[in-house]
Amino acid sequence: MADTIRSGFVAIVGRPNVGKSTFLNTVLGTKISITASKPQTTRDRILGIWNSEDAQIVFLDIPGIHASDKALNRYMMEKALSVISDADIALVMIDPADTVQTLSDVVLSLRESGKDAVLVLNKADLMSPEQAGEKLDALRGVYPFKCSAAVSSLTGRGMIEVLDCLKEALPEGPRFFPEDMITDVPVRFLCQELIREKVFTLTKREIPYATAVEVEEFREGEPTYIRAVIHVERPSQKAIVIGAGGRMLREIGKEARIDIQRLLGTRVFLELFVKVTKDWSKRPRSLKELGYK
Ligand SMILES: Nc1nc2c(ncn2[C@@H]2O[C@H](COP(=O)(O)OP(=O)(O)OP(=O)(O)O)[C@@H](O)[C@H]2O)c(=O)[nH]1
Ligand SMILES: [Mg+2]
Repeated sequence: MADTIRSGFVAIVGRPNVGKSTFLNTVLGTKISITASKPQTTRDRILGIWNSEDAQIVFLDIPGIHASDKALNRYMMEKALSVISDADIALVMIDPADTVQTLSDVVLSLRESGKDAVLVLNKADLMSPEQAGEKLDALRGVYPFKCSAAVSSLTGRGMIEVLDCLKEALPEGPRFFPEDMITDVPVRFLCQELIREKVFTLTKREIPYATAVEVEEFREGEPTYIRAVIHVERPSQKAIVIGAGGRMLREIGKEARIDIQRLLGTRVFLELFVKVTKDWSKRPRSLKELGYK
């Protein structure tokens, strides 16, 4: 065991959909943060702990940085900005579509405090190594980044460079969490998120953004019994989430159950209901009631 270790909190900052949550899951080797090909998947801060002999890095996955007036989106941005301001370092994540302009918008939130930051180009599997190098060369001048690296969160390529880069940028310090702890997120919340992920991947247009999931009952056992409500904003959305003959809801339930069983390591009996909670994403009070507080 090393005498002194490097440790600290690293906020993963970037536009929606650049792969922040996928990166966290790959680094940890466990799925703790849901992902989807649609933007604005992550709504809350998800903490993930990476340990080695000489370091403990506490990653904070947050919603992608974007502007919008809707109450839910305002909540997401406030959450993201407060996590960034509390972190030791920002891991600024870009993807091949980023430009000097989009990156400048993202680092605005770091400028005031002059926060230390590292630059990570994700989705490098979509480019040649030369193109990835050129992208980093073109963008690293946007902020005084401590270092930069290209990764693929899908293949795992480049992860070690990023971890080395972060270790060097972090101060010496204690472990903040026990070494066998991977997240501080309650299991119930993770179950809600896995159900929400299936709504995100299986439904289209505005439905994912009109959906919140609430686990109403969670009884451990063999099988574990879970009853959850999928909240939507309008009756027409309820009809879509249920689907013809209940087919969509059955598919959401089937896929979510597989993931929840993997998470819990028990068989799961999952009962899903759909409820209209009018305009919940636009009303601060409903947001609070659904856990966005
Ligand atoms: N080709 C490729 N796709 C990736 C990579 N990492 C993530 N993706 C895909 O990018 C999409 C978005 O991934 P997420 O991890 O949900 O992105 P995010 O930045 O957390 O998005 P928000 O939570 O919406 O801000 C998903 O379809 C991922 O499969 C990568 O390294 N290569
Ligand atoms: Mg995410």
